[in-house]
Amino acid sequence: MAKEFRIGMIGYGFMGRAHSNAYCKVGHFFDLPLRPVLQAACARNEEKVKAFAERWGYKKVVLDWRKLVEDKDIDAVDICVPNHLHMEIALAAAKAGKAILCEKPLAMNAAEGEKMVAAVEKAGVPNMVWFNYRRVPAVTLAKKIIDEGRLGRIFHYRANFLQDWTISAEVPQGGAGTWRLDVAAAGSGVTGDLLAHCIDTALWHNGSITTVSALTETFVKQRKHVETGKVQPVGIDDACTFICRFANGSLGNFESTRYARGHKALYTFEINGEKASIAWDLHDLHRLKWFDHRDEGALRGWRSIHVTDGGGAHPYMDKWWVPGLQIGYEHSFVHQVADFLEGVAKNKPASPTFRDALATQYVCDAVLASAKSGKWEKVKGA
Ligand code: SOE
Repeated sequence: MAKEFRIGMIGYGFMGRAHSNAYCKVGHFFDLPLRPVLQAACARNEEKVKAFAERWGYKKVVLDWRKLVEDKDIDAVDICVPNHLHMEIALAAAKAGKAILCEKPLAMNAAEGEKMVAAVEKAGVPNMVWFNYRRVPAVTLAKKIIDEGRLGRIFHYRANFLQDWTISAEVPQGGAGTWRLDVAAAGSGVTGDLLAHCIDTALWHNGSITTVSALTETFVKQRKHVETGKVQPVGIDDACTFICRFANGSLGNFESTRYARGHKALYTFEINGEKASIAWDLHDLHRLKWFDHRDEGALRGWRSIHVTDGGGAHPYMDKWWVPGLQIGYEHSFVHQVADFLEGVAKNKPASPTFRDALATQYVCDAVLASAKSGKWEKVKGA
């Protein structure tokens, strides 16, 4: 019988739901040494957190995260609150000896991230950051293909994350759904929120980024703040584009915006190597595009691999349905929990750890610094 692993969830928003769903489902599909138990849900808004706890089956409600972190009936703390709260909670949770699962990005900036890494490493607690897209089977398969050397020398890594939900100047900053537009809560705009996903995947696929040159823009300069009711300057980046060099000699090209009319969550990447290329698109997430120059000339062209064959070599798919039946966005979180629990039981960290996520944070910081200075910037630690 799998041992209980008691979760204390802080936050009840979009990510609170995505993670709770993963804890509920994982044991039904994966054979694991640990079984997540939804022990407590925590937030300040009593009415909302009670409704959340009831819906997902959390055993109890806690209104103060400090109490949750100290609770002896909790094994792991899941941080699903705005970015400015990540560090304080993580430091306290590490001190209390809890395992920590933290929503992305790791922190407001690398200085905070460094403190978080030091705290979890000193305490020796399992830790992971929810960069979930690594666990989309097609993205995991891309990693396997790259590691097998099938692309040959890599020349280009290109990634975009495009949305369009903040074009209207009427969208406020601050508050429950829109804290991502408030620099005091988010730390940055699309760089930390969206490009961080692209960077995490890129570092995993293609190794470290050494130098960056970036451009950011804030198209809507003032927005009403939900908490103060006043129109205030906007401190986040609405759009960010950067080029970079990877340590392996390849060039990177990244773009992210919330002003690409018509695009809701268009996360795409394409990697071009000497022998072959691969491409992926979140809107068609179960497919991996593959072009192999070594194919016979007459038949050479882009293949579209339907990454659903668990009987074949498609990551995670043996846990789900029969070949050809696809899975979706929420399954990436289920896979991440499965890997985390396996790691906790075997004392083997599941990536991305806080330290891995700090590498992403260093790139984000260098990107923002470059946009400010107008110069190429070096990435710390690379
Ligand atoms: C922003 O709209 C957002 O929800 C991000 O915060 C998530 O990390 C991303 O996966 C989807 O878009």
